[in-house]
Order: sequence, then structure tokens, then C-alpha cells
Amino acid sequence: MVLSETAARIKNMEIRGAGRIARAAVEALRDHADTLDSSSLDTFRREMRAAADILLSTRPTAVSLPNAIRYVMAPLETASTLSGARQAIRERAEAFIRSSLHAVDRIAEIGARHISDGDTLLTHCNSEAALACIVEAHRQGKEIEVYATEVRPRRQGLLTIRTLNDAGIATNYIVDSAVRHFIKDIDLVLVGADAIAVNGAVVNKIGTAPIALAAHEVRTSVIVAAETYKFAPRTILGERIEIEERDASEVLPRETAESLPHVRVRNPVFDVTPAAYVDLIITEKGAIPPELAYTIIREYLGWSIEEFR
Ligand code: RI2
Repeated sequence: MVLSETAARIKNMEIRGAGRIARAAVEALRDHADTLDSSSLDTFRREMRAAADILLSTRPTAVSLPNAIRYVMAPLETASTLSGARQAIRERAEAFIRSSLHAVDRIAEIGARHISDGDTLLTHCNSEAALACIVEAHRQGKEIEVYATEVRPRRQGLLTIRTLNDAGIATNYIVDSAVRHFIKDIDLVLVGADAIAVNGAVVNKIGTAPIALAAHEVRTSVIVAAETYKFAPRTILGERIEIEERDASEVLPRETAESLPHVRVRNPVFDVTPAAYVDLIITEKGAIPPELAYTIIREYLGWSIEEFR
């Protein structure tokens, strides 16, 4: 698949989920580097940067995308030959994909420890990392039941219930607005993340923040499953994570919207859950309270405050 095709599929959400987006983007960069017929290292650098920009512009919120691209593109700065640059990009892309998949497995192992026999869980949207924890707990023989939300407007909940059903996990499918009604029956909320700020705030699918608020009210724990590359280094500088707002037609058919000239349909697809409503973040390096987000950025992503000076 050519790079522009991957970019289009990420943009229209045929490829979605923060981890999958990152892996698809680095795969596209690797293949692009392999096929470019650049006349010099400088041209190669320019063409690769342009390709990275196309991928970066697809979805603004999932920080896994710029983090993965930064990692794969780093050798461009130091390589002294074109073939060396190409080779280094290929190696980094493959290393990223391998470690990303391994991270999900590790998160599953660590996350499953926080799920007890007899627990009723609630999950929102379709997170590979969060679902891996649930499926692993079930695989270990823990008797669990899950509430999965519909996730308007794109209904990613349908993907979630398919996975849970196929794993043989007792699942309840509910509309998003039913969360507060059921929250008293829930022992643990387990969700994924598209980005995590240095202050431990979690950016995830729209509707996550009210779920966390409802959980907080009844003292139900909220756990976030997220690979270290979902932490957003630039938030160290106070940079805000952009919340993607998608087309109104995802919410209302265009003709209906056009018949209502005084109505503006809003479609933000993520919200921000403050650290105070998050009990634990499970990463592949271990479980941390949200307040320790900075250590992940510094130690595992290799970004330090000095880099911004
Ligand atoms: P994994 C998804 O975003 C959801 O918000 C999900 O919680 C998050 O990415 C993380 O997913 P979207 O692409 O990386 O559906 O854990 O907008 O799969």
C-alpha cells in the first residue's frame, strides 16, 4: 500500500485505535523509504520529511502517531549515506512494530493482575490495550462480566463486543448515556488512551471523562491501559493536546443537518479526564499513578525538559 493510501485510511478511520495508527504509519514510512528513488541523501531526507508530514496531518490527537514517527525518523539526522538512512529507518520501523505488539502483551499481563475474580468491568470505545487486559484475566480463569458502551457516533463498541463475545466473556452492551445508571454495579472501569499529558490527564474517546466522574462519585476505580508511546512529551512545555473534531455527518445525516439551518452539529471525538479521576495507568513498564507521567516521558521516551530549551 502506498503511503498516501495509508494516510487516507487513518484519516477516514478504516485504520483506527492509537496503537494501530502508530504501527500503520511506521509501516508506511518503512515501505516509502524502501521505494523512494532519491538522487541524494538530502533529497531523501526532504522526501521522507514530506511523507511524515502527510501521516502526521491525518489525526491530531493520538500522540502515538508523532511519537512513533519521531522514533523512526531519528536516524535521518545522523545517517551519512542514503543506503544507511534507508536501512536505519527500516530497522527502527520494525523494532517499533515489534515492541508495540510486545507492549500490549505486557500490559495484558500487568493489567490482568488488577482484575479480580468476580469483577464486573466497564469499558468504553475499542482499546486494544484495555481489551487485552480483560481477555487475559478471563484466560486466567477469572470469572468476569463486562459492560461495553455503544460509543456514539462511530459505534466502536460493536468491535468491542465482538472481541468480548469471541473470547466467551459475559458482556452487556449499553448506550453511552446508560453508564450512570449501571455504575453502581461496576467494580472497575478499564479504558485505553489516545494521549496522556505530563500532569496525568488522560485523553480518550469522547465520553470517557463523564464515565470517570460517575466512577469517582461511587468510588469505583478507573484504570487506563496505555503503552508508553501514548504519553505526550510536548505537554511538558504546557502545550495542549489538540482535541480532534470530526465531520458533522458522523452524527447526523447531511440532509437532516441541512434542513436545520439554526443547528450546528458538534463532533469532538475525545475528551480529557483529569488525573484526579484516574487511579492507575498500566504501561508495559509497569503500573503507575497518573502523577508519575513525567517519569515515563523522561525515562522511556527519552524526552527531557532540556530538549525544549
Ligand atoms: P488502543 C481509540 O481512538 C479509542 O479512543 C481508544 O480508547 C484509543 O484509541 C486507544 O486504543 P479512535 O482511533 O491503542 O477510535 O488501545 O478514535 O487500541
